[in-house]
Amino acid sequence: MNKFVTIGEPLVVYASDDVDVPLNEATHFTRYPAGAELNVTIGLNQLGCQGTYISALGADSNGHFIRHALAKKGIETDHLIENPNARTGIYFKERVTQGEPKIEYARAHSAASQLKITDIPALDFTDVRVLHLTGIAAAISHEMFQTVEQLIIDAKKAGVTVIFDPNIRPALWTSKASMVRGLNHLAAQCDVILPGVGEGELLTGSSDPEAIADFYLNLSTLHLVVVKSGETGAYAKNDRNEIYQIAAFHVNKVVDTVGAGDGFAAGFISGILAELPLEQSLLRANAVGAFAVQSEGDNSGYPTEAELERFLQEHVGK
Ligand code: KDG
Repeated sequence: MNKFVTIGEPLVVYASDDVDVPLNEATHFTRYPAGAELNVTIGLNQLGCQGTYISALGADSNGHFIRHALAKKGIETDHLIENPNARTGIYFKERVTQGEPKIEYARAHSAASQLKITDIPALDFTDVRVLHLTGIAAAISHEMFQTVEQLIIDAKKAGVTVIFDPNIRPALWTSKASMVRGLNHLAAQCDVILPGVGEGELLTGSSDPEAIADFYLNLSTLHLVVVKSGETGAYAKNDRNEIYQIAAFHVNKVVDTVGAGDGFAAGFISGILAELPLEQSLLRANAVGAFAVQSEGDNSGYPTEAELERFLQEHVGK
């Protein structure tokens, strides 16, 4: 009873090697595996957690690149189907020394966006403790929105904890209103939500972590809201009105913030799978987020379990 399941779109990111050069002028790129839920899967795998990643790849070189990257890490690919009639999604990422990098997607009609619940090999929730979902998977197509919703229903029936990271990507929705409606509709069916403070503001209208938490705790089944505030850390409130405020770890040099939220989710879920107290799961989440921002690939900075233990020992003595 310690596995996780997730579903999403694997992407290949072409990260610019040219620092502070706009994408239309950049000429050198490094290729990495990416995609929010894939990042979480890789993060959890490095922390020794087993799970199932559900998705589809095209029968193209980018698809083979992703499959090979996962196989090299020993990640199970039984639920990663190949669609010979579609391509694997990709995106290009700027390299910046300040702020958020600009990104450009080429993912419309990708193999993952065409995935339907009936394409997915049978799932057994018996040993599963966590289903991790993000708003990106739900945004890429109507079929995927429905698949995400069906998985929530199946997981809840099996007593699995459902964690939802809204991972707002306005470019993938037809309008802001449909995005807010769709994400809050899904969030209301989950157990735990992990919004960033800016995402919380877009989804609830308030930038106050407690008001964001109260908005979601008043929506049907949610038990726990964790609001990520980047440099200031994480605020959590549960349905017993217990509040946790965990400061972020100091980072000397931020290289790239993309993938930090997924690192946070991986650290947090690893704590849930190990049945650690909430405070320790939040510390792990913040710590993996701190590792993540110090490297360029979306998931290449995530720590191993030994590195995470050493980091926590050095910084908090636990
Ligand atoms: O959360 C990090 C992701 O944004 C990145 O890996 C790419 O999945 C991605 C997306 O849809 O932007």
